Parts: sequence; structure tokens; C-alpha cells
Amino acid sequence: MNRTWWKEGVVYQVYPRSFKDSNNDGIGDLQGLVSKLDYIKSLGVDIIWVCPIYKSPNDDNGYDVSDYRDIMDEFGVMQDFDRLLEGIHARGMRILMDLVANHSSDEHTWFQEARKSKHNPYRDYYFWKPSPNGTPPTNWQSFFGGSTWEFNEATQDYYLHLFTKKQPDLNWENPQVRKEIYDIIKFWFDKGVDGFRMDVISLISKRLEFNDVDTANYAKIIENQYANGPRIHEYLQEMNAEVLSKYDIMTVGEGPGIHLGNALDYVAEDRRELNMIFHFDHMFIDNGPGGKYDPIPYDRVRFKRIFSEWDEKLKGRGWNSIFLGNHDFSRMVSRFGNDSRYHAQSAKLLATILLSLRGTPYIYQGDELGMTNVAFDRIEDYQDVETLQSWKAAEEEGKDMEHFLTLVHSQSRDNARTPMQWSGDEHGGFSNVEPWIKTNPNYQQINVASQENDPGSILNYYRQMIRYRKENPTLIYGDYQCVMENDPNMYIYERWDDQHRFLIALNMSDHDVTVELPGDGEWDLRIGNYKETNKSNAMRPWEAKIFKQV
Ligand code: ISL
Ligand code: CA
Repeated sequence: MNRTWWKEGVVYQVYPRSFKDSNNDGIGDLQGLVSKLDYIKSLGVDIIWVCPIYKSPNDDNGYDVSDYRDIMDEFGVMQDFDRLLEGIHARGMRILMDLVANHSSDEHTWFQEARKSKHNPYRDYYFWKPSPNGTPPTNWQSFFGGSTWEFNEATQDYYLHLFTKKQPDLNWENPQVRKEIYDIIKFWFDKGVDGFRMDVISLISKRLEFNDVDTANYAKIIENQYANGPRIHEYLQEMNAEVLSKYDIMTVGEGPGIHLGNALDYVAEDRRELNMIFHFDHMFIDNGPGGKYDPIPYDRVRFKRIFSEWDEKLKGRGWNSIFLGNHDFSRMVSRFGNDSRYHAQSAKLLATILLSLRGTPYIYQGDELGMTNVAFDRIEDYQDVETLQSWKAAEEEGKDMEHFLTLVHSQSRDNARTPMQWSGDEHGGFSNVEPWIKTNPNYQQINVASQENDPGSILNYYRQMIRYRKENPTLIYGDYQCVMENDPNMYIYERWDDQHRFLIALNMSDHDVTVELPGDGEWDLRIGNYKETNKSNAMRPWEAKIFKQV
């Protein structure tokens, strides 16, 4: 396969609202981000993905865009963006923007116009459906609960919104809409941005019959009704031909409903659509039949199998992305590790996974410190629209709300959105004033300042792992094979090419485990996440070791 910068790069994801506040209004902003570029660079990463910064009324923290060519008031102005872009490029890094093109804000002028009358020239920018009997046209449920249809007085019909009612879905059937989006992409590429993460791009082609769905299994509804519509690949190929192919950029499509069976349709290199996608097989692994607020313990054998199957499926044909957390999920160390007794060990073990599988690694802000979930004791302290809508729905269904609060503690997207913990100072050094969302009280123990100069810190382990990956391209391009795939505690895999062979041994349990290292020849220990690491076959709780064959 071709070697390129976006396969070799390590991505750092920034959620600007929670990263660094420069003007002390409690909200992270572009100047704040600029002031921390040296820190990001010091990690050794190559690419910064910045979550949406466009003009937005912030119903969904920027995933509701009211002007795609302007900057959100709270974040600054276009000059701040230009400085950010310059600062990133000056340090030899690249910037990935977030393209939110499945829907706009209802405050975008397109929608403001469209909703005025049935004859408005912008009407066909969105989806409208009549419903004679005063109930929504279909039984579709939005991603955040409640109907996907909202009644519009002026036109006496309903518009479609797969997310909140302030996020009406754009009608990609309309060639003018597609042209608008391509022009927006060009606008940012011409400024010099290096690529896009494309929000829910798997949803842009709709099944125009708008049939009722069988509500039993929400994951299946997404896969077969909301995502992967009949014209999706036509649109992506058109976008590629019209814009993407004309620049040296990268794309990663976010993909609810993308699975092993259809992933290659999106990312096979010869199809000329996207460079890679984010699938959610491992991220929904703890969802019970009732979805994310019906969690079940995650099955480690399945966790390993998902990574193995995806590597097998894409190898030689497309490229993978590797992530264990982002702004939409609880913190990876709280989810997949042990965030109390083995906090540092398990955070480092998870970093080892992120940085030693085949695929571009994505590190979410704060995970390099082992930032954990938060448990606010009042729902009023939560800010996320998804959390609040789910809370309201649970209340209406008469659920036990004390119990539901514990579910919010483990499942809320706000777990990932508490302010970045820079220091032990008030508000974690994020701001001088009370931030828009409360700081996780553990900022006094978990923060950049305290880890910066500690060679054994999680932060410095990330730096070491990123460097090690770069020095050993076998860890980037080499083949992958899981061994002992049915072992419930150990995750062991080999990575190799013509020249080198590595063995990664990870004890993902709270217990001591003894293992036989597979294969013949000498294994030399190169990386370990315990202070006194040794070659022995005894693996301590959450111990991670990387061996190289000599
Ligand atoms: O958040 C989720 C689970 O908790 C996902 O189902 C998520 O809603 C889905 O992956 C889409 O996410 C993206 O689009 C949303 C936005 O709210 C998310 O922040 C974004 O990552 C709508 O734009
Ligand atoms: Ca600010």
C-alpha cells in the first residue's frame, strides 16, 4: 500500500470549548488553543483535529452550524483562526477541521428562508413531509430521543432532524446543496487546512420512502434506515472528484451504521471516497439492548476480536483509524481500564494499544493524562443536550431517577467534556473563572503540570510511545496477528514486516497472569508500563510490554 503522511501521523483531538480559555469568560477559545500549541507539539503528534469552531447557536456545542465560513463568537474571529493555522503549520503539524454537513443549524439563513413558505427557493435544501392527522409523518426516533420530525407553522408540515430539532437535515438530493458544501470545503482548503473529519457522513443519503421502522433494535435502524442510503457512494465519489482529489489532504468519515460488511465501500483506496472512517463496533460494546443507558460489562474477548476483524478486513485495501475515546463517549480509562486502583497502569496500557495497532491513532485531549469520568451529583451540572434529553425522556417514562443518575455518571458525553486539567490551580488552570461546565474535582491529582516532569507519568509514557511508533514503521505498516484470541485477560498480538517483528503483550485484568510468549527466537523487551519492568512471563495487573525480536 502507498505510504503517506496521514497513515504515519498521530492525531490529537481538541474540543475547543473545554481546552483552554484565554479571555476568562469560562469558555475555551482559539487563542487558548494557540497558547497550547507547544504543549501539543511536545507530545510528538502530527495532526490536530479541531471540533467545530464555526458560527453556531451551540445547541449541540458547534455541531449545529449557522455560518460555515465564520467563527463562533465565543471562540474568536477569523484572524484568530488564521493565527491558529499559522501556528500549527509553523510547528510542522497539520490541522483537520470538522465538517458538519448532514445538517445545519435551524438558525442558518438557508433554513430561516426554507421554513418561510413552500415556494421559498431554499425549501429543497431540507426535507419536508406533510402529515394529515397531526402526528409526525413516521415513527422515527432521533439520536437524542424524541421524534425526528418537527412541525413548522408557516408551511404546515414537518421537517426532518435526525439529531435535535435545531439541527435540520440537509437535502443532498438537491445538487445545489451539494455544491454549497463543496464550496465550503474549498473555502477552507484554500485557506490551507489539511483535511476534514466528516460528521455523521454515513447519514447524508436518505431513503426517500420514509417508511416507519421496527423500533426493536436502534442499532439496526441506524444501519438500515438512517445510514448507508442509496446514493451515499455517489455523493462521496462526487465530492472526491470535485474537491478532495484536488488537494493533498486527508479525510476521516464518522460513520454510525458503518460495519465490517460495508466499510470497504467507504475506504477501499480504489473507490476514491474517504481515506478512513470511524466505526463504533468497540465503542458500543457496553450497550445493552436498551442502548447506551442500558450498559452491560464489556466483553474483552469481543473487544480483541473487533480490532482483529477490522484489521483483517481492511488490510491491503483501505486504512483504519484507531481510537478509544472522543468527545461523545465516557473517558477511555474509566471505560476500558481501571480508573481507581490501576489508574496509571491501565491508562498507559490503553495508550500502548492506541499506538501499536495498524491504523492512524487518535488521541483525545486529556486522555494523555488519564483524565477520568466525572460524577456530578445534580443533573443541573450536566450541559450536554443528549444527556439532558435522555434525562427528560427517562423522567417521562417514570424511571427511577436516582438510578438513572448513576447511568449518567458512566455514560454521559460530558464525561469527556470537562475542562482540560492543566494544573492544580483553581479550575485546573483552564480559566480564572467558573468554567461553562464544572471541572472534574480530581484535577488536583491529574494534571499536566504534575505529570510534565515526572518521567513515570502517563503523559511521558504517551510521548515515549509516540516516539517509539515513529522510530519503528513496522508498528505503522506491519502486519497484525492476534494470538490466544480467546484469553479473557491477555491481549497479545504480533506486528511484523520483512525486517522486524514485535510482540505486544497486555494484561487487561486486575490480576497477575503468567503467559508463555509465542514463537521462537529471542524477544527483547523494549517498552514497559511498570517502573521495574522485566522480561519475565509474569504479567502484573494492567501490565503492558512491547518486545522486539532479535
Ligand atoms: O454520541 C453518540 C453516542 O453517545 C453517538 O451516537 C453520536 O451521536 C453519533 O456518533 C454522531 O456524533 C456526531 O454527530 C452529532 C454530534 O452531537 C456529535 O458530537 C458528533 O460527534 C450530531 O452532529
Ligand atoms: Ca474564552
